[in-house]
Amino acid sequence: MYIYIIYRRYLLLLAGLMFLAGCAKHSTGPFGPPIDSAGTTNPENPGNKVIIAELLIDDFNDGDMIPVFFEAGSWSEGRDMFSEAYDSLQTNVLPSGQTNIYLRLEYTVKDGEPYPGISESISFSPDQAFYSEYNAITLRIRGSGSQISLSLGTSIYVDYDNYKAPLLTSGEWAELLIPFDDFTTSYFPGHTDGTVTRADCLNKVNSLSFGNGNVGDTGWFEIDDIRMVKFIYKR
Ligand SMILES: [Ca+2]
Repeated sequence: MYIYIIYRRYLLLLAGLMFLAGCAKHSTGPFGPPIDSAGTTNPENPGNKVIIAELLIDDFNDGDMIPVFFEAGSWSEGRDMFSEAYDSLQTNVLPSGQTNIYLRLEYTVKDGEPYPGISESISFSPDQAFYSEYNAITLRIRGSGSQISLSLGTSIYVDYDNYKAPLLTSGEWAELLIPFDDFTTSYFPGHTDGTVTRADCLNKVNSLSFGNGNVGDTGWFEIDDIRMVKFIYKR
C-alpha cells in the first residue's frame, strides 16, 4: 500500500510537471472573462462578482495538514529525486489577538530528468464533482515572486490528467478568484474535439496541487483559505 501511494503521488507530480511549460505561456488574469448573471459575455459592464455558494477546502486554522473538506486526505509535499521541498504550517497573530494559520512551502527546483519540479498537493478518493456545484476557486497566496501552477487532476481519461491555472506571487498576500474557465489542459485530443467537456473532466477531480517546475528557482510560497465557490455577476 505504501509503495502504491508513493507511486501514485509520483504520477501526480509527474503529470503536473509535464504541464508547467504550457502554463508559462498562459497569461489569463485571475478574474477571467466578464459574464453577466445569465452567463453571457459582457465586457462593457461585467458588474460585481457575488459569491452565492462556497465549499471550504482548507484554511489550516485547525493546525493540521488534513483538509477541512476532505478528512480522509492530507496535504503533502512532492518533488522529483533531485529537487528539495519542505512544507510547514505558519502562524500569524492578528491585531484582534486571534491566530491565523497557513501553509508554507520552501523549495529549490534542481535540474534532473525527466521532469524537475516540486509541489504541494492533496488527493481525493473518490473523485469529486466540483463542476456541478461551483465555477471557481478562491484562495490567498503570497510568495517569492515565481509563477506557481494551480492544478486540478482529473480522471476522465487516466488518473493523472490535469487542468491548470498560473498564479503569480509577490511578497504581499493576494486574494485570487480563478474561474474554472481559466483552467487549461492540453494532454488529450478529446479535450478539444468536443467529445469530452470541461464539465466531464472537472466532475472527476482526484487531486488539487500547487507546483513549480522552473529549474534553478529557489523560493517559497504560502497559501490559505482555499475554497470552491460559485459566483455570479450582479449589476
Ligand atoms: Ca488560515
